[in-house]
Amino acid sequence: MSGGLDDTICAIATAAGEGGIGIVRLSGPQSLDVASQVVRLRSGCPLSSMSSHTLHLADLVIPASNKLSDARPVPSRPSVSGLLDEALVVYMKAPRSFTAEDVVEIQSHGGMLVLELVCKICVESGSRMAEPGEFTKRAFLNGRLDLSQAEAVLDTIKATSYAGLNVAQRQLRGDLAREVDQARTSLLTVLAHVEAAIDFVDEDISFLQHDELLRIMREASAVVHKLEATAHDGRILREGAHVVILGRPNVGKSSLLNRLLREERAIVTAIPGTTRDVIEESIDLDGVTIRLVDTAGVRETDDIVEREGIKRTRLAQDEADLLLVVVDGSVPLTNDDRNLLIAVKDRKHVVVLNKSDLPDEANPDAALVGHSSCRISAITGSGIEMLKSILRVHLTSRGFETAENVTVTNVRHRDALRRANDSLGQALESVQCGMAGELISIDVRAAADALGEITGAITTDEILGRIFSEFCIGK
Ligand SMILES: Nc1nc2c(ncn2[C@@H]2O[C@H](COP(=O)(O)OP(=O)(O)OP(=O)(O)O)[C@@H](O)[C@H]2O)c(=O)[nH]1
Ligand SMILES: [Mg+2]
Repeated sequence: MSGGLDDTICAIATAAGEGGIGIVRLSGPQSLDVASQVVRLRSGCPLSSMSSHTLHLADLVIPASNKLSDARPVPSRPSVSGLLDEALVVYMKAPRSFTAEDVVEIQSHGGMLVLELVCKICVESGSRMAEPGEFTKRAFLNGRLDLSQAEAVLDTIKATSYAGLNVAQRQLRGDLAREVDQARTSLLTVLAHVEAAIDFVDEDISFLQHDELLRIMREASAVVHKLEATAHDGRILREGAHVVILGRPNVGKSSLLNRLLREERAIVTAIPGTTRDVIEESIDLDGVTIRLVDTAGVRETDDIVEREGIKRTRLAQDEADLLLVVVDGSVPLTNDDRNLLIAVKDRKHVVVLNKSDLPDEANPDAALVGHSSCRISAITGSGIEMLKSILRVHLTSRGFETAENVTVTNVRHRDALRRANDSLGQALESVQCGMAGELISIDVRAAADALGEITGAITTDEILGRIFSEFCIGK
C-alpha cells in the first residue's frame, strides 16, 4: 500500500448502491480540515468546535473554488447554493476511533452521486482515496487491533450464519490473540533462558531448571495443540458444512432434501432416476449453515444424461464433510445399496433408513452393521429431529457450541499453529535428548515466531498485503 500514516484517507464506507443512508469516512490528521471543505454545521460553528463523539446536523456543500470538472455524472453545476445534501456528522478524536486516528464520518442520504461527490471534494481538499482494507490496516498499525482481530472484522462483515458471526466476534474481542500471546510469551521466556545459558555457559548464574523448561514448553504445546484441533470445527462454523445425500435411485433422497428444506424443491416421483443433476440448497441448523446436496441415484445405466448426473454425484461426494447414505428400509437391501455402503466405509457418513412408515425389511441386514444409522420417514417427517441431532454430532467434535471455547476459523492461523506445533515438538525432543542449547533455541524461536504471525507481532509486508487486499475499499 502506498502512503504512510500521515496521509488522511477517505472512502465511502457503506455498500455501493442506493440506501437510506450512506457514510463517507475520513481518517488521519487532516480529517477535520478536509471535512470542513464540504460540511457546514447548521449551528454555524466551525467543524473544529465539535466535541468528540457527538452527532451534528449539517449541510453538505460544494466549496466555491471547486469545479467538479470530471465528476460523474454531475448535473450542470448546482444552481443557487451548491447544496449537495443534508447530513449528520461525527468527529471521533484520536485515539478513540476505529483507526486510533482522528476520524470524521459524514452520514448523508445513501445515493451514490452524493457520496461520490463528497469523496471527490475530500480528495481535492487534501485527502486521498483509501486502499482496500486501509482503515482496518491502520487500526492494526496503530495498535488498536492485533492481526487476528483485524481479520475478524472481515469475518464479521462476511458472516452468513449466526455461528460464523459468533466465532468472528469472539476473535474480534481478542480471545484467540490472548491465548496465542500467552503461549508465545511462555516460549519467549524459555528462549531467553536457553540463550542466556548458551552465552554465559562458564558463569555461575542459575537458569531455569531443565524440568521447569520442559513444563513450560509442554504447557505451551498443549495450548497450541488444543487451538489447532479446533480448526476443523471452526471452518464448519464459519463457512458451513457440505452434506451430500447419496443412494441408489428411488430410495427417497429428493424427498429427504425437501423434508429438510421444508419445501418441494426437488422433483419427487416413483420413477427411478428422477433426479439427473446435483441440487444444492442451504438450511440453517442451530445457526450453522448446512449446504445440502441432493444427487442422482447411482446405478448402472446407458442413459447419457443419467450417466452425467452420476458423474456429478461422485464429484459432489468427494467434497462432502458428511455423506447421508439413504437406503429404502421398506425393502431388503440391493447390491447397489451394499456396494455404496462399502464405498463410503472410510468416509464420514450416516446411513438413513428411509420409509419407516412402511414395514421394516432392511434392518437385520448384516451390511448395516458398524454403520451409524437412523430411521426416518421423509414422507411423514418421523425421525427427522433425530437425524438433525446426528448431523450436529457428526459434523463437529464439540457440537455447534462455540460459547465457551476459542475456535480457530482461519486457514492462515491453522497453518501457523501447525508450524508452531511441529517446531515445539522438535524442541521438546531436543530438550529431552539433552541436545545443545543452540538447537533448542532455533526450534523454540520458530514456534514463537509462528505464533507471532497470528497476532501480527511478527509480520511482513507480504502477509499484510495478502490479508488486507481481501477487504473492500472503505473497510
Ligand atoms: N412410503 C414412503 N415413500 C417414500 C418416502 N420417501 C420417498 N418415498 C417415495 O419414494 C419414491 C422416490 O422418491 P424420491 O425422493 O424421488 O427418490 P430419489 O432417491 O430422489 O430417487 P431418484 O431421484 O430417482 O434417485 C417416491 O414415490 C416417493 O413418494 C417415505 O418416507 N415413505
Ligand atoms: Mg431424486
